[in-house]
Amino acid sequence: MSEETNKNKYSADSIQALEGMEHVRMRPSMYIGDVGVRGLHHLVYEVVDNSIDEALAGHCDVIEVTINEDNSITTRDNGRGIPVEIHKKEGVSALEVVMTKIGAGGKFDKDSYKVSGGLHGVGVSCVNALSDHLHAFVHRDGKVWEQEYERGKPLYPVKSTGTTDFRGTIVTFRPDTSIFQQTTEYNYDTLASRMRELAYLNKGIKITLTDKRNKDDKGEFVSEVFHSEEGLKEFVRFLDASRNPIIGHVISMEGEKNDIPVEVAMIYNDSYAENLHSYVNNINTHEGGTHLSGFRRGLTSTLKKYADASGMLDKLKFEIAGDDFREGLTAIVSVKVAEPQFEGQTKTKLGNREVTSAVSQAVSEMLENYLEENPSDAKTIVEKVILAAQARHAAKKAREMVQRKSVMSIGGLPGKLSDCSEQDPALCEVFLVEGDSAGGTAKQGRDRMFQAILPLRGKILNVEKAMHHKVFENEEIKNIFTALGVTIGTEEDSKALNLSKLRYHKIVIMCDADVDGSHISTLILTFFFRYMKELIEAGHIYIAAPPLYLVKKGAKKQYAWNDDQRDQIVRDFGENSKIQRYKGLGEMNAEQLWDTTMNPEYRTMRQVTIDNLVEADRIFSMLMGDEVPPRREFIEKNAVYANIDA
Ligand code: 0RA
Repeated sequence: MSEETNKNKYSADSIQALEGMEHVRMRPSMYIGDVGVRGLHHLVYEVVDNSIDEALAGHCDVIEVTINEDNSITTRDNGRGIPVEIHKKEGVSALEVVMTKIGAGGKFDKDSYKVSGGLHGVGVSCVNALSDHLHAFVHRDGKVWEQEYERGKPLYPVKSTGTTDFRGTIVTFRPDTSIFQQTTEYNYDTLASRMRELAYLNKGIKITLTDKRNKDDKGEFVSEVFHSEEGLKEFVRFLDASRNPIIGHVISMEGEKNDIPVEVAMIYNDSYAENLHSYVNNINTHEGGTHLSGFRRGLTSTLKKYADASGMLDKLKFEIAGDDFREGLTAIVSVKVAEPQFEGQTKTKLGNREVTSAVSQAVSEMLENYLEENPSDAKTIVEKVILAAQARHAAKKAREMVQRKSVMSIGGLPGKLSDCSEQDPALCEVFLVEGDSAGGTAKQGRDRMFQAILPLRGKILNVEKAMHHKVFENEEIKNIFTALGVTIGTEEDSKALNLSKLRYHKIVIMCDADVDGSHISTLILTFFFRYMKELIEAGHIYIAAPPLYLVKKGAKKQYAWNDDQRDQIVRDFGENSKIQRYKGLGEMNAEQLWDTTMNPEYRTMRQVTIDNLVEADRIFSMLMGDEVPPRREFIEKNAVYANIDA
């Protein structure tokens, strides 16, 4: 081929490739879910997933992720390096194909199927398309190769720029601000919890995260190394660090069933919460699916068989249910599936039928062995199951009382609820307000057309430490259930929520802006997280943000929500401005509360979302459980957020 035709070929291919890339830029959400905070972080996961694939194929064991000062990201791995030779079909370097062809990433070698892969598994080319600049370096066969791109367009053909002893891929990308309009600022903790998770899910790999925007006390960049030799076993211990184990070991297994790699780790603790987490190809499957059904089936049948044979159930007057085997259980199930079918609302529910029996068999074998080798642990587990069954029985009765109340229409609503007149739940809001006095102010200040007020008395029950029937007997919690119109429990699943009669689509937690207030918010959130997670997931839960200060000078007055705002207002107003610090909602009159916190036109509310279910679970157990040291550590680490009252 002459140089001229070669050039033409090069540009023709580039144009074709760019069509796909253009589409990614036009419809980014189709590829990465959204263009908010989540999508922004997804870019990192996408590149790291490729490195993890190299590791799973046995070619890589070190991955470094760096947040650079300008919020660009550099990832570096010691894998084989993206191939650089001319791709036969495309006529350009394979590196360019990987970087500019949508969906090219995995199609290279059919032998090694791509097991990891972000939520959408779209490949590095998407990251390239959504970056205003990307620089790729490949160290391969003693040479360094590189190429740069702007918004996915190559700036020059792949070139060799030196020699090297290193082998691997280095990618630096800077997310395009015209795509990520909300923010391009990376959150260290979000990336850290994903890297930690990946390290646990793929044992042996060393993942380093470094933040060049921040230095620690020693003047070094903030950095953590995530590395686990024991994998899921260690993950379970990490998740349960704030709980008290009731058996001697983490029960675990790792193996292959019907060609499906299955890994399971589980432990029982003295809490009443069930914490099951599942993964498919390193993706957290929030909605569960066939692998989780397999886990439940294996667990229930094996424990039931053991309990029956032990004679411990003889005196029990009612049947043990599936739920009873999972109280105080923390478990992780991780499978690798070649062609996963994801279903469900958020496409995080595994549909592949064949996985159920693979996991069920694996769990049965693992548990049978453990129970046989640890008879005293086995007894402890069965006793716990019996206690759970008895408590469930009691809870059922308590719940039926709540239910009976909520079916009656108006008469069934809690006396303390000041309802709104609008009938369409989509337009209705309810404020859960700390204390009767603030409740009174809110009642005066609200727009009674669409805003309802439910005052809550003092500190609500800490559900993290309470048995289920205690939760359903609690007056404040009963009021929340009946006011919201939510019912709970079916024959098969005692924790299933029925949201079809939800009476308000916005549920707003409104507490004082001090330490007590945030403690109460956390208690209420813990309740929602453990008993009505679906409400959080559907985006119904909000936290009101009352102002912290009122700055006045003469006739001028302005509210401030933080110290910076306060200082700015004081500067604007000039000398002799008066600052009033709001210690609680009670210090505001009805008009002020409406103006600042309740009026949809001016208020700012934080919608509660769950970024990472596994991490949320760990944090709630830590904040609300009985172990003090981990809580102290968390609070110290997050002191910037906690010092509102300092
Ligand atoms: C295509 C084919 C091969 C590896 C990769 C891509 C690859 C991509 C990335 C992205 C970040 N790090 C990466 N490492 C590898 C297979 C390589 C071969 O067969 O030699």
